[in-house]
Amino acid sequence: VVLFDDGTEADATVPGALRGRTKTLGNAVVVGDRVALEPDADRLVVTGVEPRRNTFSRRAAGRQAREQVVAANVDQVVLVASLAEPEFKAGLADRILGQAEHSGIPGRLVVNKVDLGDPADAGVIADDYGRAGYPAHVLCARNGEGVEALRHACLARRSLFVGHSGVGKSSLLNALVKGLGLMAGSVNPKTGKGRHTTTAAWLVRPGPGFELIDTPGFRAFGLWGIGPDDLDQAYPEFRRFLGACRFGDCRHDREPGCAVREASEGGAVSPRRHASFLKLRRELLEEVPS
Ligand SMILES: Nc1nc2c(ncn2[C@@H]2O[C@H](COP(=O)(O)OP(=O)(O)O)[C@@H](O)[C@H]2O)c(=O)[nH]1
Ligand SMILES: [Mg+2]
Ligand SMILES: [Zn+2]
Repeated sequence: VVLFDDGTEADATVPGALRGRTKTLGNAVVVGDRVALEPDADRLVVTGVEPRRNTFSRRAAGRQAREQVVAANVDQVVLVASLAEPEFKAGLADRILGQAEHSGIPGRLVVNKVDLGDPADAGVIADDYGRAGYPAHVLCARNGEGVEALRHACLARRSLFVGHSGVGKSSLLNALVKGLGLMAGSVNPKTGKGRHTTTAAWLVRPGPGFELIDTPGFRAFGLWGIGPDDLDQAYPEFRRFLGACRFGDCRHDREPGCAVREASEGGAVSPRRHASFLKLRRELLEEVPS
């Protein structure tokens, strides 16, 4: 589906020539791309894709190292998590924000469903990420609390909303834009997992330059283009300490004179983020390199 500058939409097809060797749509055209079109008989055909100014990718599911481009040309990645149902998953949040960092795209954190938990717990999460330099929003898509501040942070730019299925991404977009009517599903009360009610990424433009992209939920998120030895670059709050470690190849674990670990002990870096870095690094060491 192509969205025109005047706000109208139309279906278009992507010819095999643009699809590369595998002939699947794959990464050839993704949400956020700007395309050239030509009419062909009674339909529109995509004849070209403009160069992308950035891409937000993940490692595709499966053992093979393959890139999946989630979206192109985005101004910020809004990581949506929930305080409960499903519970906050730091590992997924840190993977997604690290991937945004790697792609040079500003990240932002949303902790939704504050009505279902203790607001103090949400405050602790927001503080962890605040120390990392990420703006954080604690809100409730259901009753609208905190939504206005997020809307202000999304005006006049293109925001990509990502997060686990069921955290309330579609509900949040509906709260941000009156009358949008995106499909929001319910969480399975037994597993706490959301049903996949958003099956494709979808860009909406409620006002000039104000663009929001809803995506299907990620159950897992594999990093793309980040190896165990450059993972520290994906944690912005580590950066000012990296040159100060005693060893040039410091893993920021138990090495003597590690400035990152000392910053974590001293509170300048959140100990929770440091722990998640070490866990994520171990996971990357076990993966087939990309
Ligand atoms: N209690 C509560 N439920 C919410 C809130 N936001 C969304 N939900 C519910 O969470 C479920 C999943 O929402 P949905 O928007 O489909 O999540 P998505 O998979 O991330 O798009 C739905 O049943 C929503 O009604 C909230 O702030 N509070
Ligand atoms: Mg959804
Ligand atoms: Zn170190």
